[in-house]
Order: sequence, then structure tokens, then C-alpha cells
Amino acid sequence: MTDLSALLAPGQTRIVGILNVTPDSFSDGGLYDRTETAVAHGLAMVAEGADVVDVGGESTRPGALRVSADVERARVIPVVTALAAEGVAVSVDTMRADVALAAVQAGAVMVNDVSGGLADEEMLTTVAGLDVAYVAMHWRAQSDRMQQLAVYGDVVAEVAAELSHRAEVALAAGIRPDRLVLDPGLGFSKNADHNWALLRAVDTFESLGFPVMWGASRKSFLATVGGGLSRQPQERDAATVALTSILAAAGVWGVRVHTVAANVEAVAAAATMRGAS
Ligand code: PMM
Repeated sequence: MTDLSALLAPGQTRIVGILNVTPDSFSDGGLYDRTETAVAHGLAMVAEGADVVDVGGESTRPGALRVSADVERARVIPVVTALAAEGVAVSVDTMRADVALAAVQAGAVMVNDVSGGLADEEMLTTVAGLDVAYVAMHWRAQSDRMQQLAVYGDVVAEVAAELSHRAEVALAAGIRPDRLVLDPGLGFSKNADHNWALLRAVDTFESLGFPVMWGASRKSFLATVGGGLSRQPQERDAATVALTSILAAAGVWGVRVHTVAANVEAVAAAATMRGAS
């Protein structure tokens, strides 16, 4: 059984391993779209030191179209069931209340909702009735039109305010404050400059009063970092690890990453440098 209070308590930055059970996610689409390969990859990430495995059955890459709830459920539930049976702390990456509920019934202990409760009006009350952690990410619209809404006067102030508002709505719906995690939502209605501005403002998000998770891993804003050729998603791991160490040094609660071992090492190095055990 996962001790949620311990998982969410302040401490060393948690590694949330990404497990996309989808044919079309931007960096690992199609690699783990069979239950057996997905479960094996989830267990491998735990062996490398992942604290949580985040199972998703619907791609949210820019432009992606939605899949039906039935398809999403059929992708994620067998994987959640198998990983939970192995004692893994499983998160379900879904915007749908009924998928979240089915995943929790299958053993998930965390609901990662990229829409922060905006995509499905049942989500917050459903989660409030369950003893699980809830990640509310900053989001403005579904993936087919999210980049049209990447328009800000002051991106840090606006994302922080919109995220704080989602936290208030989540609490009003009955989600316990000690079960809530916030995520600034890199790449969701944000261009590269917006993402970098948000990362620079890590302390602003730390001051919102909740654990914060960041999902920079392999995203397109890392493709041309430092200039030069555009890197493919799998070639963005060094930049991802660099950001993990900086975020860990800033004390963030968690990072959501594709490759676990190197990010675990980055967190350990940052913790050692800070003098934490
Ligand atoms: N990014 C993606 C999917 N889910 N969840 C949270 N909380 N934060 C993120 O940044 C996030 C997410 C898209 O990336 P992927 O296709 O590699 O999973």
C-alpha cells in the first residue's frame, strides 16, 4: 500500500516515470501499446528508482484528437491493474472522471489530470470521493486547439493565477489540500519562450502552497536548446536531466520523465549538493 502522506511530504524530488500506452505519443508512441510491454517497462522504471508510474492512454501532443473513453479504459486498466498488483504506486494520466475512477478501483493512487478539472465536470467531485492524490495541471484547451491559446501578457503571473484558481476549485469540490499537487503544464498552450519563463519562475510556483510537479521531459522546446540541429525526442534526455537537477535543487516535489535512471541520479546529485541525505 502506498503511503500517500509520505509520498506527498516534502523531501527529495520524486521521479514520476511516464508510461504512455498509446500508439501516438510524441516521444514513445507505439513502444508500449501492448499490456505486456507496458507492464514490463513500468516495472523496469521502478527498478531504476521511479517513485510513481504514470499510466496514460490518450496522447495530448499538440494537435492530437481525442480517443473514446472505451479505448482509453481498455488501454490503461489492464496495465494499472498489473502494476498495482506488483505494489507499484500508479498514477493514471486522464482527463476523464470515469477512467480515473476505474483506474483507482484497479489500484491507482494518483490521478494526473492535465486539464486540472476543466475537461470533465465530474472529475473533481469524483476524485474528492476517493483517497488518492490529484495532480492539477495548467491547461487552457484540448490539444487540437491549445496552441491557439498560447497568448499571454505575463505568462508567469497568468499561469500562476489560473493554476491557483484551479486549486481553489479543487478544494471547493472536496479534494483534500494534502492530496493536491500542481503542475505548470509545460507545452500546453505555451510556446518555447513561455516554457522557459515558467521554468525560470520555479520559486513562484513553489510559493503557491502545494507540491509542484514539472513535465519538461523530451518536449519540443528542448529540441534546439543551445542552437544547432533540431533534436529528436529521444535526443532530448541530456537537456531533460539538466533541468531535473536544477528543479531538484530548487526543491520541487516531482518531475515527470521518460528515462528514470539518469533523472534519479540528477536528483541524488542535487540533494547531495544541497546537503540533504
Ligand atoms: N505532459 C504530457 C502528458 N501528461 N501530465 C502532467 N502532469 N504534466 C505534463 O507536463 C504532462 C502530463 C505530455 O507528454 P507525454 O506525451 O510525453 O506524456
